[in-house]
Amino acid sequence: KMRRKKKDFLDIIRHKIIAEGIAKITINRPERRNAFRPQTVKELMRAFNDARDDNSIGVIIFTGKGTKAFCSGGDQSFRGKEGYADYDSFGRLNHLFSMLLLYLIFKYIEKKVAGYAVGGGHVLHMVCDLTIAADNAVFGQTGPKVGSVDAGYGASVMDRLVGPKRAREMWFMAKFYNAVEADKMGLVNTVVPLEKLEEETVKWCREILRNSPMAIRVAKSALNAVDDGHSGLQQMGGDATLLFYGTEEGTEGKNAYLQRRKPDFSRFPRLP
Ligand code: 2NE
Repeated sequence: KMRRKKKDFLDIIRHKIIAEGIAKITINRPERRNAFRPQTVKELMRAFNDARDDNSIGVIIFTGKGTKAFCSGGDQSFRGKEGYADYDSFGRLNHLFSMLLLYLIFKYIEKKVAGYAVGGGHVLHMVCDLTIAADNAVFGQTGPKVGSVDAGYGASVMDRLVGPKRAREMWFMAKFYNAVEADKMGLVNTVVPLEKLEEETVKWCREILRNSPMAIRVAKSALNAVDDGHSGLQQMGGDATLLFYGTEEGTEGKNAYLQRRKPDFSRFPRLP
């Protein structure tokens, strides 16, 4: 076992502010085509949580080191019978939680893909809000070739993105698709020349940052909620409470309690 300081990041480059309001998180295992092992996933979750708690950040760009791959999915050399295992003695599929985090985090997450986004790396791109693809990007699910499958978001989010026929094609045949094909299928938002990838991505981020943060937050909640049942309602409901706390009516209730008096809600309208 390797000894590590808790704060060190071995497998990723933690979030870096690259322009006002924009942070970048990078998977840093280019020699493995940025495949993730449990350590990578743990670090990603920490970095995304840190970025989420930083009020100066509105958009997170998620990318991979180098131009050959964004991410080639789970590192097969760490795969065992219980999932993927490295420093812990037990295996796990903790990348599933990291996907949940990306899906739920209320910063706008853009994916910047150069090279391969395949296997679990393809699912990571699908759960981000937007994908900006370089013209050398390649997309696809490889699991069925190596005896694996992501039957969670890997299936359901894909079905939403490309439709049931294409989703079956992607999973059953495990084919690769180039950036133009991926664009036609609705898998990505735009395709740009590789040398312009960073510049174009920052341009998209800046356009988002010009708009109302609360409007974007509620839009993301709403777009997720339609599929998410209780957890979707939890998020939408949380946003409603958040907005309500900012009103005089909400504040009157809190103040009355703290001042040990009866609340006076009479001045607030009962809207139709
Ligand atoms: C990504 C791809 C197509 C790239 O091909 P190429 O030719 O550009 O590179 P190469 O030579 O294959 O890869 C370079 C080095 O990276 C390692 C390779 O073994 C090679 O190592 P060396 O020979 O230099 O020592 N490497 C690449 N991807 C790796 C991986 N995922 N695990 C371990 N080592 C990897 C090509 O490399 C490729 O097809 N990679 C495998 C893609 C794959 O099958 N991923 C796993 C899918 S399953 C999954 O992600 C998953 C899931 O389905 C459910 C739950 C959790 C995870």
